[in-house]
Amino acid sequence: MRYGYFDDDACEYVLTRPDTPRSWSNYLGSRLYGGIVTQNAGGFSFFRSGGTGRLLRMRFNGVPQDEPGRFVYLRDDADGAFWSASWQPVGTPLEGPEPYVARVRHGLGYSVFESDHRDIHTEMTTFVPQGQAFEHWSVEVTNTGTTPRTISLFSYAELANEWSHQQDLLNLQYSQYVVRASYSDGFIHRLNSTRDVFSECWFTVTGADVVSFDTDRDLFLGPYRTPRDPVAVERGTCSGSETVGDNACASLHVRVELAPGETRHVVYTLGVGSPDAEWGDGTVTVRPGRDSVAEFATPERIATELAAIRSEWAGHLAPLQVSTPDPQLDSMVNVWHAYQTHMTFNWSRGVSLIETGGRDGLGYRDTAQDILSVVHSIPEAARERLDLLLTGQTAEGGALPLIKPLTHTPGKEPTPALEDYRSDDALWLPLSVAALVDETGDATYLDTVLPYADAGEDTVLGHLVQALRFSLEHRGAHGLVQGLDADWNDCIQFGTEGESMFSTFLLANGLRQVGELASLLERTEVVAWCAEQLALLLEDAEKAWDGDWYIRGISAVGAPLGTATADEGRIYLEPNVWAVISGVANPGRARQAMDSVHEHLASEHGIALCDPPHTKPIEGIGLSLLVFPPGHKENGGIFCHANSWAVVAEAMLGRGDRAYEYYRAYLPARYEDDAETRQVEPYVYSQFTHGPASPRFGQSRNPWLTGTASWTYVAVTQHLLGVRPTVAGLRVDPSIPSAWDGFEVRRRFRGRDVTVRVTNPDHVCSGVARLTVDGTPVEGDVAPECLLQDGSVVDVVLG
Ligand code: IFM
Repeated sequence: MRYGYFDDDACEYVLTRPDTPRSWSNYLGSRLYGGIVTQNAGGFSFFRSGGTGRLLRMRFNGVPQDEPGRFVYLRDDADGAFWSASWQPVGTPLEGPEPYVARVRHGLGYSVFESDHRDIHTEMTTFVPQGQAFEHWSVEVTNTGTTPRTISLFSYAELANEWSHQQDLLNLQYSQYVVRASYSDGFIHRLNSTRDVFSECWFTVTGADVVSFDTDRDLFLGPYRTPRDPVAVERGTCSGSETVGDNACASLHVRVELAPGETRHVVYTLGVGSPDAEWGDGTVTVRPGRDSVAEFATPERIATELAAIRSEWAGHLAPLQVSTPDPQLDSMVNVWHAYQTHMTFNWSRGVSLIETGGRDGLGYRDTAQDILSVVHSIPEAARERLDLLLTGQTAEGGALPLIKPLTHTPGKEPTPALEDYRSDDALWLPLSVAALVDETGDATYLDTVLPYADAGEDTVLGHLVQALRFSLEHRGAHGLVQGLDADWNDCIQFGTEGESMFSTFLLANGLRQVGELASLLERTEVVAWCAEQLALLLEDAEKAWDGDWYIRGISAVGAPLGTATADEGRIYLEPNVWAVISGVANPGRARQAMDSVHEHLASEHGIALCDPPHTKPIEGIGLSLLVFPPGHKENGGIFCHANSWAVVAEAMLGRGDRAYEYYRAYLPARYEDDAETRQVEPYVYSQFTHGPASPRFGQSRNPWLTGTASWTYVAVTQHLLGVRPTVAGLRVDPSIPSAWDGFEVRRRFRGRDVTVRVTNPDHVCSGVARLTVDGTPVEGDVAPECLLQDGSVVDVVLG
């Protein structure tokens, strides 16, 4: 079943049916004021933080789904019939004598809800103007019939009682009694008496006069009713309630008279602060709502602001555009996949329909990986975030598992106990720093001095060396890196006695990368130290070869995890892909390890993280993945984030057919015609797909905020298509399906727009036979920076 299509020219995903298997959502706004909106206008808003800046309430995982949200009801005042501008919450039948016809256009930074019912066409556009702390729901209502009509519009949003989503939803003995909401001169003003800064917001409408209002949720809805059938809408007027305590809502009722063919434009606006006074929380100040509305809530300004959002996104996407024989790959990479990488960069794992706000802040490893995919698009923001991350590293070299940007204080953060560190966190730093240096070509970044989280400071290169030292100093009895509280896999605890192959390979990768970075500064002592440590580590790492693949690690009692003789968790994906990516595995072992992955873990929907999944504890290893049934999440689920590494590893081996097969297996767009299988948005990567051992095999879960976005972007653009920045220039080293005749990539590189044209006359998977820059032949596979001009064309022939 298909529910929509990609409109790449408009950069939109267009839903032609709103009754998708699960909520298909979109993001609005910026890190100042953001929002989430589903295809049914469900969703919520937040100021600076999903966890501690909640403005619109959401009852997650609720029944019915997608509620509350940004709802606008339309009521035909001639007979009292009503429906909503989005299909839900009223849920008017999509078929029958008077069908409700819905079209939803999720765009970059906005969503548009179009409906046709009873000869009334509506178009509601939800968005946050650039840099503002308020959002518009701009509603155009058109009479498409032949007789004059009188239509009432009622807005409905549940305003959170508290900034903190937990206080709002859970601490009811307190939060139910702090809220107040009043109405005056066209504006609803809600405030509450939080212990910190008052959470204030306003709501208003322009384009028609307010006929009635409600600010008390329960009086708007009526007893034993839901947003499907509010008593106020049914009655045709709100009750004029001004709430003190319980639950606030924002309902403003306006009435429009429409001649045949006439359109009226009504704009609802919700913002942080007060209607009539400037408001601030100590770091951010916002104008009085009335001033903002006077300036922004006109049809002309709305059109200008929407155009500005489109142009901002066009600017973010332009630095990397591809044209390949696979239109689904193109739609994803050129628009939605790139957009998702920005959302994960912006919100880490802090706010989505699944990440309800509990994980507020920047997960250390998550953020380090999120940087990899946006550095070409927003290098300054990436560098700023990387700086922040480096200040979350402790002087002994480990890293804080979570950085809270709003309160982070370098030099004053507590030093974690050894067992509370994750063994991989700081080991992602070499990858992020190398990504920035390779993109910009500016090695002086390595000399930047930044503080540690707890005490002291060092250059960026010094920070990286400390990260390596930390892992080298915390190795176990077999010379491998201690797993500590977790490695990348949150659900395996090797502790301070057990050892992790994941972190061991990541350390090897770091030693190689830091050595390369140090050589840019001619820091020969660091280069030599990295090489020496790497050689020693490799000797130990090679002992982890099990015969056909690498083991996952060694328990605190010295037993290997992930061996051929085990009855559960016999083979794991992560160590095998990282043995290849880190360069530890020799070519024979690399191929064998990846063949074993193919044989034991690959399926039509992607590669399982381990097999067989676990059902029993193992002495000496914390297997918190046992909470998951076999095939779910880290317990043998198809963890898409780790699938991206398999694409990278196969591409590094030059096996483009298999790299592409793996890429397609979890490519969201591939499931557009089969949406009932994958269920989540076909334009968004998800954290995982239920694995073969699950009765839900093939269903994907946890869309949007996942490392899958960043790493798959790296995998497809830098390894499959093979266009990779290096300090020397732009490397072009594709690993593509042999059936392809070629492809094209347009890449902004150090301020120059470069076109890379790859042809594949012999239908090979990899191997650069010829490379020219503007017709000048170049040895090897790197187009040197000195030859690249704005408008240059790099021609590459495979063979
Ligand atoms: O690596 C983690 C990530 O930090 C959070 N989500 C799950 C991943 C794998 O456990």
